[in-house]
Amino acid sequence: MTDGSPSTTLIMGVVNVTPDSFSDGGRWFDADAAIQHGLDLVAEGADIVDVGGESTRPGAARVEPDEELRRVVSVVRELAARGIRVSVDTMRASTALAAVEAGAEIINDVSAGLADDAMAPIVAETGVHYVAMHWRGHSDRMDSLSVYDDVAVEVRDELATRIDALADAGVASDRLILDPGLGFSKRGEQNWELLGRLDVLAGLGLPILIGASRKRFLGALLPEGADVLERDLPTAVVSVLSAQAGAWGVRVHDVRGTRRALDVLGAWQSGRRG
Ligand code: PMM
Repeated sequence: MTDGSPSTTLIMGVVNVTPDSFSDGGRWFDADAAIQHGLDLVAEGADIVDVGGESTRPGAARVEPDEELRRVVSVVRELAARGIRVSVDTMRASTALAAVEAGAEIINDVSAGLADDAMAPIVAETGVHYVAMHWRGHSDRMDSLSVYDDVAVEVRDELATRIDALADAGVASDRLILDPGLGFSKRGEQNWELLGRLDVLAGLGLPILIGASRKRFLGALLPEGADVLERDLPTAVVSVLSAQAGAWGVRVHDVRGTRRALDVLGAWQSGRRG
């Protein structure tokens, strides 16, 4: 972790090709709308576009494999064909493989391989980058799994176990990016503790991705009944603070605001050096 040079933190813009995501449910469900949204995010400053076909909002039911595939592959193919760096947000090895074959360069797996035993071999075989997020269980029960003595240490240790399992399957450590999994089996204050103690996770020596965008723990800071879009400003602040703490990337819906916020940090940091 460093705060000594201008921000180089990458922006991963979210394209949820789902009817039911909590943050942008249904808006980009149609493939053409999703592709256009991905292009717009790049124009606004996204470095990576993250395409997902399964909602992970608390309580969500799983989507069938064929349906997930149908939702993501054409969007990935079209964006990758235009030279865009695409990640696929999936817990399924079959979807991940099809997306990589369609041009995805990163597999973003919110379960770090726990949801599908076939994932680690696919990551090893394809050699793409892999986001391993901290996860304890599927959306229908994840809220009941938010029990920790020391959340920062336990998230680090559970991710370290996943890194070992991935290494056993042949995944090179220079392919890995870690994510503390904000909101996934984490209660409000546990998310803040993870953010405030990012150095604990950074101790594993791998790049870190932060996905705070529009999540409930940010909504809790706003007046009751505030629209979900009002979470974009707190999200941008978290992105700046994460970048300052050395995050490799931030996964956000509001790319435009995030880009501007990170530009301020970059200017601030370059001013300090000069
Ligand atoms: N959060 C969501 C989905 N995918 N991937 C990573 N790596 N990290 C996250 O925090 C994360 C994720 C849930 O948010 P969404 O439904 O708004 O996409």
